[in-house]
Amino acid sequence: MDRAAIVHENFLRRVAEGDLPAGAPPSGPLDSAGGAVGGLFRAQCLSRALDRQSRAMQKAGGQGGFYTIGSSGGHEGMAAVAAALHPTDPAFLHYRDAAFQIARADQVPGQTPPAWDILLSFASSSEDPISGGRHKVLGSKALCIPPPQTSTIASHLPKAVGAAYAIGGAARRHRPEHADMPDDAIVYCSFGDASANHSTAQGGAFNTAQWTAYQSVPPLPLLFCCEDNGIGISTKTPTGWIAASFAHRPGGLKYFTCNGLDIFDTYRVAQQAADYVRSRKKPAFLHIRTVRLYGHAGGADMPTTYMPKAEVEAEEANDPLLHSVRLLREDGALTPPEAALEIYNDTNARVVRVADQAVTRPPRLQTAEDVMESLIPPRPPPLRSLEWPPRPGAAGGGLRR
Ligand SMILES: Cc1ncc(C[n+]2csc(CCOP(=O)(O)OP(=O)(O)O)c2C)c(N)n1
Ligand SMILES: [Mg+2]
Repeated sequence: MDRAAIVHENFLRRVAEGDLPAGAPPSGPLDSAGGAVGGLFRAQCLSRALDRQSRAMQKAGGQGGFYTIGSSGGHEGMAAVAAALHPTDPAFLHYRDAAFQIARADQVPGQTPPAWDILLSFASSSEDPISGGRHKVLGSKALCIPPPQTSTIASHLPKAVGAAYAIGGAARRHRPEHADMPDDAIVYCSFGDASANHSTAQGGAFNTAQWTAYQSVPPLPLLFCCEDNGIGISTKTPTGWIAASFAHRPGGLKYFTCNGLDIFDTYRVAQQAADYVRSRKKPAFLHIRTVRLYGHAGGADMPTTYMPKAEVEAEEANDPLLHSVRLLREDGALTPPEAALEIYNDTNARVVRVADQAVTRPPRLQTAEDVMESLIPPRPPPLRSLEWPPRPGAAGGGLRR
């Protein structure tokens, strides 16, 4: 059995038996009466179901899907970070943040959970609205999530710094650059623990942010978020490295930390961090401890080839979905006890049904031209003449096609 199937079976069995992992009781201001907690659990289940489906589609071969890097695989708690932010805060996301995007869709009237779009990208359909079927990436204009242009790790961090700089000052001087962005918007940027070491992150993002915060000019409303699962592909991050490296940085990069397996703790601390950035217009660093399930990606990557099996199993025993079921039960937000299993199973069944449709969507990318089509803009018609001086109000400054 592959690790995804093991995690699935564990979930079904342990929830049915009430054998849930221990942890702190629910803490903080998540609103159970208003359904916020239940909504986060649904987002976590959908993210998990999409992960499982991507693997099933890859196994199906040519008529299935290709891309299986876990959108979540232990990072489902990021749904609680989305809930702690405003949906108008631009979010430059780590590739494991499907749960964030799903939870954010819940906050925006008229938006539906992005399952269809994500499944189209698994199927490499040119109808995938984010990458035209080239890659599984997260993104949505309506949800203020700029898609990445490359899968080079940490390459989105300097862009986030630039966006925060623009919101903090430059765009305000050049209206209407950010006309539809609230003045108190903050920029959010998430990444993995291994990515944090990349020179692009260290120089192009953290040092720049600290340098800016140190002199307080210009304002830099930027929240970094490191999703620390302790590993990058097969290379372990030294224990405690992220805290040792970021908790006491000089120059004003305020550090927050929380347990990413606990949606209450994550929501509470993410809210504190976001409030800090929003009110002071200074950068902060949110360190979220999490686990990685299923290894780095599907197919060839077997975590048991580079990690002791006992360690892999210990991670799996800390499945964030199991932690959520415990917290929801203790909070009284999920009754009767079967409710969690029902949500989980219904979500899986729905994703399978939607995927059956997504794989039939023509056309699938076949040729290099297909791949390039949504990237290369159509060739403009040749210029015929130049009218000079331009007539007042003439489009294109007098250039006529
Ligand atoms: C510049 C660059 N180097 C290497 C890679 C290959 N690569 C993809 S993901 C990854 C590990 C990232 O680990 P981490 O940041 O901890 O994120 P995680 O997958 O654990 O969530 C690497 C090395 C890449 N995409 N870009
Ligand atoms: Mg990692």
